[in-house]
Amino acid sequence: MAGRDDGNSAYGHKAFKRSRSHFADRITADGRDGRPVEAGRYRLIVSRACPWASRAVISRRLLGLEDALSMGIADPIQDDRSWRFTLDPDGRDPVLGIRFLAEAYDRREKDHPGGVSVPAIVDVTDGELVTNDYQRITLDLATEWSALHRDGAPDLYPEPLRGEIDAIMAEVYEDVNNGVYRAGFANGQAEYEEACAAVFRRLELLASRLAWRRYLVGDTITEADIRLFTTLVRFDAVYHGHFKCNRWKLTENDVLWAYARDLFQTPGFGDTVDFDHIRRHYYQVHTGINPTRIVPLGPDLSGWLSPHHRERLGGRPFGDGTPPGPVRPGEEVPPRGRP
Ligand SMILES: N[C@@H](CCC(=O)N[C@@H](CS)C(=O)NCC(=O)O)C(=O)O
Repeated sequence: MAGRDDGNSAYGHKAFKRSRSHFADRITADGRDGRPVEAGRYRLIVSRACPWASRAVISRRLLGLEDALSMGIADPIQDDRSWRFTLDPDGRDPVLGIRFLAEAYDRREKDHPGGVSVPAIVDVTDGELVTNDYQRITLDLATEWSALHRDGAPDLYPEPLRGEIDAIMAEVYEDVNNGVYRAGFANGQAEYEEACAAVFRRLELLASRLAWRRYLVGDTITEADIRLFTTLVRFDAVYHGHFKCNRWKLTENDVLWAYARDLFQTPGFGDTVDFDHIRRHYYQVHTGINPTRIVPLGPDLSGWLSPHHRERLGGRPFGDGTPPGPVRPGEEVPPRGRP
């Protein structure tokens, strides 16, 4: 099985630059891009290893979209045809019937540029990829899919707070979500140092914001928290070692560690996280920075379930709503991926 030299189409010899998603059709309530929101029509394809895909996995759970939008989980290890359904019986996605996610991309556009990435939403009726626009997918799940949300679903992108949420998410994207990749895939010392310094500068600013408030914006969970969480939960497992973001560990920052644990222990967050997929994907796929493909045994994960005491800061995780129910049978994270 061939490892891939990169997890990202944009990794090359120049400074790391993330490519824009090539397929940006939106699935909307009014169907203005040709494909309207419809229960049962689409399939979300993810890797539990991938932070960008994990945003969508969490949103889908929080919003109760499991029945409306089915989910396929790719093997965390891509081969030279990229994401594959080797975790499924006969190596085929049971709904789409394909072995590689690339088949849905090809059906949409032969010789498409920009690689095959997750998250991806595929139209089950014709097997075509609709969108791989990870920045947009979760915002649309929160706003355009509202007719299909469960009773008690939280408002993850409340209208009056969108300006503040967008501003925070832009900083978190630049310095944290993508900052760790810029550090990890840097091709020179100066480029690495700049990215790594930005990661920790931003994390320290976020820690001072979160010292006195339970969530990033308002007093409930929003899209901004989901996006910070998906990087924090990977921090000690892969970004600290593999991406060399090692000024300190998450567990050494009292505020961010408690914030991350609080979210982890909130239904819809930690129950989607597979540390086994995370560790194996990063250390085995990015052979350019880990040529031996050895996967470290640590870190110890047991602390994720320890009390966080963040309730003292107030806040109402789901606002006027309620937490999601149990994970759908068949979508549970296997024991080896859990703390
Ligand atoms: N679609 C974006 C972001 C999503 C993304 O980077 N996903 C990663 C996994 S974490 C992926 O699928 N990489 C495979 C590739 O781009 O070839 C991109 O192309 O950079």
